[in-house]
Amino acid sequence: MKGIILKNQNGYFTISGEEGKVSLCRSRGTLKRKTNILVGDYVEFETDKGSEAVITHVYPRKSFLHRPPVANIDQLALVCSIRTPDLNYFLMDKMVVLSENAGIEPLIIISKSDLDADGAEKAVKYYQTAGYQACTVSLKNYSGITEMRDYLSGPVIAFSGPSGVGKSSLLNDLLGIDYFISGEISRQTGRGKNTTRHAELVQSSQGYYLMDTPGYTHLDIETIDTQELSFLFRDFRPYLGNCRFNNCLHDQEPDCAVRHALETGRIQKERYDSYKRILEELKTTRRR
Ligand SMILES: Nc1nc2c(ncn2[C@@H]2O[C@H](COP(=O)(O)OP(=O)(O)OP(=O)(O)O)[C@@H](O)[C@H]2O)c(=O)[nH]1
Ligand SMILES: [Mg+2]
Ligand SMILES: [Zn+2]
Repeated sequence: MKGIILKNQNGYFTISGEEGKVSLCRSRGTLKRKTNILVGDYVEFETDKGSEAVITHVYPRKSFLHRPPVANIDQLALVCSIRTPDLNYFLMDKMVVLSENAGIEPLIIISKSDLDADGAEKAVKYYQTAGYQACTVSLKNYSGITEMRDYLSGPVIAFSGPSGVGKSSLLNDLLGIDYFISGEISRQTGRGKNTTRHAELVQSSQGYYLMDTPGYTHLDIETIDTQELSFLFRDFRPYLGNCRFNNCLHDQEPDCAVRHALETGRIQKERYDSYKRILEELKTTRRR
């Protein structure tokens, strides 16, 4: 039977199989030694071999995310609140770059729109102009919820973003139960009971597999190649290949098609600034 790994507790895997039926499984000895089975892995398992179900095969991974380690995510819901904490465009641009680098489609969610509706709308325009799916949402006035649900495509969706932006609250709303700990308790203990110390997928009634991730303070961009960075900016892609130098980093080089697009207003200034800032960070890490 085919299934997807929801959870791994010390080598005991929770698998969602056909019709969403959940089984507890061990991995077969030889497989266990050869493969590091991850949450999100699609596997083949047998339930008729003795008392315990066993995993007999792991299917090739479509995608892989480092932190937390999870396979086959179809969509990354990147959540940032417009206020408390204030939206940091640079941080959001960086999260978008990381999802592009992982080959996972991002959905940008600007939360807490009740605190600044105009600011949230402006942020959504910024990302839509750059070619991304984006929406605003507020759990307080319960607005934008249907639109956000329409944007979810899954089946495997991870919610990611800084601490306190409302990820767990949004997930609980989708699940219809308070599964993940949100609010003050989450912040006091540093991590919610059901968040991320162990990566876990939770099945929703809409047929999604949802993952909560902890709010982070540091984003790992070290694996990105400086030459490839511009390709991770979707809005730059139409101009790549048109620069005078084919190893152009779109910085100070003459006859740069990206900078020309910036000067003629086809690339937004803030996006270009984020590009330059990430480029500088990459150069600094390389020098160390
Ligand atoms: N004003 C306002 N507050 C909200 C909204 N959604 C969530 N909050 C509040 O924001 C705080 C943080 O929510 P959480 O869901 O715990 O945030 P989180 O992103 O999971 O945070 P971490 O688990 O620390 O990463 C809580 O006090 C929520 O009540 C909203 O739409 N508007
Ligand atoms: Mg949380
Ligand atoms: Zn260039």
